[in-house]
Amino acid sequence: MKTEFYALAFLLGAVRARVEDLKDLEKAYQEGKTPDTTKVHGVDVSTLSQTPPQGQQIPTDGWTADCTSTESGHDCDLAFDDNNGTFWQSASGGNAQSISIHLKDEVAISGIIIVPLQGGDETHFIEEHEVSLSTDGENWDRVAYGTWWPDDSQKVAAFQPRKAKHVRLSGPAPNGIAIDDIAIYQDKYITPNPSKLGAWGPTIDFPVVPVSAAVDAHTGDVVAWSAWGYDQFVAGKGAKTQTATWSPNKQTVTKRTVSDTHHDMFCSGISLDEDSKIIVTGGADGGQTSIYNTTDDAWFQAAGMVQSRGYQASATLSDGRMFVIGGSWSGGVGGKNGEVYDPKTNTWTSLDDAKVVKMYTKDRRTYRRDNHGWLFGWTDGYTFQAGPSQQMNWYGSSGTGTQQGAGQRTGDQDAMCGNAVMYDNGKILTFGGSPWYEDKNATTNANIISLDKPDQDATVLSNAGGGMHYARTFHSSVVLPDGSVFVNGGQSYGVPFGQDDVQMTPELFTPDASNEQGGTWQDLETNTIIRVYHSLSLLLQDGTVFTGGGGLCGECASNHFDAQIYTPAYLLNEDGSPRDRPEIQSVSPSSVKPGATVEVTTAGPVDTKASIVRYGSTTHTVNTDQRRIAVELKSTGDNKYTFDIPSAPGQALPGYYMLFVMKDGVPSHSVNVQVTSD
Ligand SMILES: *[C@@H]1O[C@H](CO)[C@@H](O)[C@H](O)[C@H]1NC(C)=O
Ligand SMILES: *[C@@H]1O[C@H](CO)[C@@H](O)[C@H](O)[C@H]1NC(C)=O
Ligand SMILES: *[C@@H]1O[C@H](CO)[C@@H](O)[C@H](O)[C@H]1NC(C)=O
Ligand SMILES: [Cu+2]
Repeated sequence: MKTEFYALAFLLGAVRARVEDLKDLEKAYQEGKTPDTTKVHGVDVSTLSQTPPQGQQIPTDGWTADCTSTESGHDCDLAFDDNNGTFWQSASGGNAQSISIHLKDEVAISGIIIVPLQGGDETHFIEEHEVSLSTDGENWDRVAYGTWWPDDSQKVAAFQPRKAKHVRLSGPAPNGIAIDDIAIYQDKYITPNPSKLGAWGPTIDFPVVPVSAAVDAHTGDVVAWSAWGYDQFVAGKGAKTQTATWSPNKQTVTKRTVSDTHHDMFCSGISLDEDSKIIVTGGADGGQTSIYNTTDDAWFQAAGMVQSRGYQASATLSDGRMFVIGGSWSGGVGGKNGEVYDPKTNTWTSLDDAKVVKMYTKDRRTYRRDNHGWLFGWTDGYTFQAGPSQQMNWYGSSGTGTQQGAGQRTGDQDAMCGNAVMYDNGKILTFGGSPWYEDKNATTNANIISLDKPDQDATVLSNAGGGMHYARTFHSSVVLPDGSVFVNGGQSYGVPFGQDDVQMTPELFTPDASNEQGGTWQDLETNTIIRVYHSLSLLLQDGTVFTGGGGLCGECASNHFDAQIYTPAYLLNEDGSPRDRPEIQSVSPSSVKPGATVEVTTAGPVDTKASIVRYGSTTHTVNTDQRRIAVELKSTGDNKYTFDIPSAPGQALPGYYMLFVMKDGVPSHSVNVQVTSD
């Protein structure tokens, strides 16, 4: 933690110095630099404890406003009079109140900042909210929504720049909303190319920095959390966690403080078990285990680990147990050999011969050497450790555990905070990372690792697709239903809580076995929200991607209390409208063992290529839960098809999967298939 504090202090200095040198916004854009966001017209963001929207505040000259209601003496235009102390206040009661601001000109709007009434009554804070834009003042498009933490700190809604002249903020107001000031930001317009590059938006605002998250297989909700604090982990009280859940169906973000498990779940390991429960181990309270039961929407305390750990990785095993290893960030440095959890008996067993020292990187700091393992449960209770150490290993879970070298990622290096994704059965793509946790250049290196049997060397194809176009560490990624891998964010030089050297252009790896380099990398639509340390990505049930987070550093400018939806190109027409999707009508049986045959009924003919994608959980660049397995559909007539689950237990690991069928490259909305352990 101490190191992270120093890094933070250093970083803040660096960011300030740089932006003050930039005088001219247009010039800054041309030079590809971060524009000066501290020189403000209205709202003073010099103490903002999060990142402001990209671009520059728009001068308030010529603005007009209307609002649904005002309390006497608190007219709507007092929300942008640059005067601290005068404010707009809406009437109380009613479902929602809103303020619409009309700008002088149409510009590309990138976000807003709200200054709530300072020192005001908390019942007047705006929590639930929506931000919408309009070019004509009549037709509105929602660009951000969610829930802000209820206090008087400035609130940000940042989004992909959209051309508009009218901005509307609305939200429920049982006691009336009081807003001291609103700033609106403009940025460079990014010409969309949705059918080739995909599209960003909307933004979902969270009351916490979403540093860790998992998808609830039953509802499709994203369950996210920060630490004991909604904006920080330091100066920790521990023993509790601030969580927030986004429901894509209800389009709401709700918050919950989890204290019953006496567990600060910051820096934890996460695994989804075969019932889709979210098992969270260690972290800031290094010995604890908390489990979120997705079936009854409740957290409960489970048995603590044998060793206290933080930044360990965990992986579900072929038999439904869960393996953990490493984690010297918390509870003492070194000797963090394996242990295994059995959810059926709620017991932990040490695996002292699953030797962690074999997966150490050569980081200058010993407590960083065993962090964030790239673990993949495989057959016979084994776990394949693909990195971040250049050395790869097999860990067995029987008896007191085993360890066997699995070869090296030749042509790579230690790649801490890189990513590893199983994009097809036994095929792992690894990319990025850096030799040390921080203060080192990141790499563009990409590898394809092919697994065969446990305890045998894996096959490595170096320089996969020629490597990423951009060097990245602290990036995040998901495998998509078509087997391509989406990558976003990261820094080319890793500094926790730093926001320099950021990568804003996501990339897509498309595997191609006939290509000598195993596939190709392609740039996607540039993102405008920085996603670096503590950011994450998850695949959603509808085939879109949830990308959010970053920061969690208290009163520092690198906090990001939001996530965005990225819609891949496969779902979009040239004009941005949604493409027609194939549809799954039923799946039977929906709970199966390895080797089983599943019948699918669709609404019309579909491609023979389909896939099952295991639900994901993630924090700190690690997602050991997601994996995609391509399946071949056999037509049995009348829009009915069958496919087989791989027969070797551990290939389709126990757990919940999203079944996607495809039609001309367009995936369906998914339907769940559960694979159970034998
Ligand atoms: C508002 O003004 C008061 C009094 O001048 C000052 O103490 C306070 O810091 C100001 N708040 C903001 C957010 O500028
Ligand atoms: C999870 O919730 C379901 C539904 O209430 C319940 O049947 C089950 O026992 C719970 N599991 C655990 C481990 O508490
Ligand atoms: C790190 O990258 C920068 C920018 O590309 C380069 O100038 C520098 O030499 C690199 N440092 C090392 C040690 O490779
Ligand atoms: Cu961290």
